[in-house]
Amino acid sequence: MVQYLPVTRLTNGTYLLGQMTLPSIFRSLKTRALSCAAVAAMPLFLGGWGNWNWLTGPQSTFDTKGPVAESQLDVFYVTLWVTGITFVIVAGILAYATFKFRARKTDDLKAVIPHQGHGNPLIELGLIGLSVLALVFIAVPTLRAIWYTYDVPAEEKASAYEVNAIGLQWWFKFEYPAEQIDGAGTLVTGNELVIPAGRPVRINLRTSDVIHSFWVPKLAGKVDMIPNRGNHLWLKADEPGYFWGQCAEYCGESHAVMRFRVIALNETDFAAWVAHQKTPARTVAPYSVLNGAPAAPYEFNNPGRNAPGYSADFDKAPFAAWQAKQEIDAGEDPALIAQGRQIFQQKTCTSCHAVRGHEGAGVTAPDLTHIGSRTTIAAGLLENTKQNLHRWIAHPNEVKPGNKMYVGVPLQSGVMAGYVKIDPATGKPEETPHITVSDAEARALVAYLHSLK
Ligand code: HEC
Ligand SMILES: [Cu+2]
Repeated sequence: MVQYLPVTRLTNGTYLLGQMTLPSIFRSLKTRALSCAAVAAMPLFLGGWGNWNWLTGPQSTFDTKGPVAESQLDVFYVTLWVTGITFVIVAGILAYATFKFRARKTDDLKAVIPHQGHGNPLIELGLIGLSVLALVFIAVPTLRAIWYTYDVPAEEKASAYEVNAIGLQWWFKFEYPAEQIDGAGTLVTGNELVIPAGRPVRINLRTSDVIHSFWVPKLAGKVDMIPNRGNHLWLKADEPGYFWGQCAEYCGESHAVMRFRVIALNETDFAAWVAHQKTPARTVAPYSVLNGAPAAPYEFNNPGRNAPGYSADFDKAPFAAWQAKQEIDAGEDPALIAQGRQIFQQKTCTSCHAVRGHEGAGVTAPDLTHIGSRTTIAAGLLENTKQNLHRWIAHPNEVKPGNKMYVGVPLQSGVMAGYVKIDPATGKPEETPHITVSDAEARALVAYLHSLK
């Protein structure tokens, strides 16, 4: 008696594929050589060439610069190997069976189904055992990494440095509890976190509104900042350097551009940085001549929404850029700076921003005491150049969707008016803006803010 294969039509299709397409591919020696070369080049592609941007780019988790990120990468590799090998074995057997037992002739379509075996305890138990083994192989290093990354190891606790990171829509506030300033409380910075290199840093994660997440891909991450819950993480930068950070939990309109920077300094530089940060804002007397003649006015054309915020070369040497930013700018215009300081007060910028030692006392927005020494503004969205600062101050609504400087900061008692006042009845901005900044005013404000080193 002849048994027919159940799905002749399908088999027919497979037959055609098997007969015409695949064998002709595999017969071609040239193609075979090419495939071999492609497979051989895989390791180069995946890791050998260090300058592949997607492996070493600013937010790459493959280019680790500290032990926490490294242990997380190790777990990734263990998992990748175990699942990769499993895939190759399973897919290999499948491919082998598919080719070996394919229908070759029309006669094969009428072939008798061979004896179908069911239940082979040896194979079944063997496969269960192998799967368990594979999972254990992944679980052991994973659990060790979870334990290790949870908190600073006991033997390093004594040398740990502690900071608080607070997420706000859409920027980061950093507090340094170890650095107390006479009469002004804890040292605070906005959007750039400076840490000592080579020392573990414990970061307490808080939020002042919705859930955010703290992530510095090359150093550690990610851990959520959750309302009413005290989370923490730790990280260590092996060497001094400049690292990109990013909010990694959707938190509203400008989540994608809620970024920050981590700058790791050696012990001496870090101590000098802290000492300088504790000093009040730099005051430039209106009639002093500092670094020669004032520079010529810069060109400004509003580049509009979605224009890039960084010069093409910035990513090549950001750490050097940061160091250069610590120096006083050449060609400062003391009269313009003094004018800018006045405008800063008149425009009520002071109600949201603090400039320690000057008029500003607000706490709902980034601290601007040393804003001139920062590489970025608007939570890492723009490079801190004159043009970009001008762009942000004059047209914040075109830079960052929904930003609270433009629409106002929500407070328990209402809203601190921003550039526009929101009518509580309609939720729409009132007709007359609350703050407008002309081109001339923006130039004075830029001169003032950039003098704050
Ligand atoms: C309603 C409160 C409010 C007012 C008023 C306000 N700002 Fe802001 N400002 C903010 C907030 C909030 C941010 C952070 C926005 C973001 O990145 O999402 C900010 C960001 C900034 C930044 C970038 C800071 C950083 O760390 O990246 C600068 C510079 C700045 N403001 C300058 C000004 C100037 C100049 C004025 C006055 C013309 C002003 N602000 C008025 C709330 C305010
Ligand atoms: Cu966020």
